[in-house]
Amino acid sequence: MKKAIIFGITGQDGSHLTDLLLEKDYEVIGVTRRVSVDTTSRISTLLENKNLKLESGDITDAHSVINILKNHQDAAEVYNLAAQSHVAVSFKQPALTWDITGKGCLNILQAMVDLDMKKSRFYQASSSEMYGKNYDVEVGMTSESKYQDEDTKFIPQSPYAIAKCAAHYMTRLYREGYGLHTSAGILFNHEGPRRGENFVTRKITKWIGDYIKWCNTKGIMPEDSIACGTEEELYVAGRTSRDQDLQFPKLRLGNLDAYRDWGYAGDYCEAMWMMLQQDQPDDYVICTGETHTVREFLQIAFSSVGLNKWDKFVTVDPEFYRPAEVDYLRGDCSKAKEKLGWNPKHSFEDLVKMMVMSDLS
Ligand code: NDP
Ligand code: GDR
Repeated sequence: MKKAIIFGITGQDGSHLTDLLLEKDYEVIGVTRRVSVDTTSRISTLLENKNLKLESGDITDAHSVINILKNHQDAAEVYNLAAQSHVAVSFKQPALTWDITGKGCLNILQAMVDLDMKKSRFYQASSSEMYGKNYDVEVGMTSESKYQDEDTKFIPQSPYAIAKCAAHYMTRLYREGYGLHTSAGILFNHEGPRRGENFVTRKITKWIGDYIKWCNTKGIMPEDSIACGTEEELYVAGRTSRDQDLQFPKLRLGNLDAYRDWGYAGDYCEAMWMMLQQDQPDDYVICTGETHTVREFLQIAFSSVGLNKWDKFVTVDPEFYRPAEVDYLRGDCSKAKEKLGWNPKHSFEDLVKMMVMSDLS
C-alpha cells in the first residue's frame, strides 16, 4: 500500500485529494494544526476510514515538519497544499503569509533532504497568481489572445503571490540541486461546493442560497424585493427598510471586472496526483483555457435560480478592493494535456450551477 502525506488536508483541495487517494487505496497521513475549533468538516465523512490518519503539526514549525516526516519516511508522495491562501488577506498579514505560504514549503523540502527522502515524490501547490499582471500574446490571422503557460514570466502582485514564487523556485532548486523528485502544479483558480466562503465564487453562491432560503422562510417571491432596497439592503414591496424582519443585506463585492480561468477543484486534484506518477519531475500549468469576469459568474449564478437582474442584488464596496489586482488570467495547459493526458471535465457553466445547487440545499 502506497503512503501519502498531505499538508493542508483540511482545505478544499486537501479534501478532494484525500478522496482520490483513498479511492486509489493509499494510506493517507493528513497534517492538521491545532486550533480552537474543529477544522475537519470537509473530511468528516472520511475520518472513520482506517487508511486515513491525522497528525498534528504546523508547516511554519520546522521541528514539527521534520518529526512528521521522520515518522513517515516511507511515504511515496508528499503533497504541500498548506497555505494562507487568501490574496486579500495577504496584504493585511504579509509576514504570516510569508511564513506559511513561502517558508513552510522550504521547511518540508529541507526536512526531506535532511532525512534523505530521495524515494519520496513532492508536490508543491503553485499558483497562477504568480503571473500577476503578466501574460503572453498569441497573434492569430484576425485576432490576438492573451494567455499564460509554463514559460510566461512571473510578475507577482501580492505578498501571497511573492511567497508562492519563492516556494516555486525553491521546489525547482531542490529538484535540480539535491536530486529530489519535486513537481509544481501552477494551478489556475479552481472552485466547487467545498470552496472557502470568502473566495468570490463561493461568496456569491452562498449568498444566493441564503437569500432564497430566507425568501422561502418568509413566504415571499425572490423577485419581490428587487424593486426595493437601499445601497445596503433589500426589502419587500410594500414594506420599508425599517421593518427589520424583512430586510436582507445585499451581496457586497469588490472588483467585478477581473478575469479568471475558473475550473472544478476535483479535476485539478487529479492533475496533482498525475504529476507525481511521472518518472521525471516537472512543472505544469493546470487550467481550462477559458476566462470569464466576476460579472459573468454573477450573471450565470443568479439566472440559474431565475433571477435575471443580478445587479439589483449586488453592491460594490471598496472595502473589497485590493492594493494591487491581477486583472487577467487565462491559462494554456497544452503541456499537461500532452504529457499527463489531463483534461478538465467540467465547463464553467456546470461549475457555477453545481455551486449554486449545493448552496441551495
Ligand atoms: P484552502 O485555504 O482551502 O486550504 C489551505 C490549507 O492549508 C488548510 O488545510 C489549512 O488548514 C492549511 N494551513 C494553513 N496554514 C497552515 C499551517 N501553518 N500549517 C499547516 N497547515 C496550514 O486552500 P485550497 O485548498 O483552495 O488550496 C490548496 C493549495 O493550493 C494552497 O496552497 C493554495 O494557495 C493553492 N492554490 C489554490 C488555488 C485555488 O484556486 N483553490 C489555485 C492555485 C493554488 P486550516 O484548515 O487549519 O486553516
Ligand atoms: P483569487 O480568488 O484572488 O484569484 O485567488 P478570489 O476568489 O479571492 O478573487 C477572485 C477575483 O474576484 C475579485 N473579487 C472578490 N474577491 C473576494 N475574495 N471577495 C470579494 O468580495 C470580491 N469581489 C471581487 C477579486 O478582486 C479577484 O480579482 C484564488 C485563491 O484560491 C488563491 O489561493 C489561488 O492561488 C488563486 O485563486 C489562483
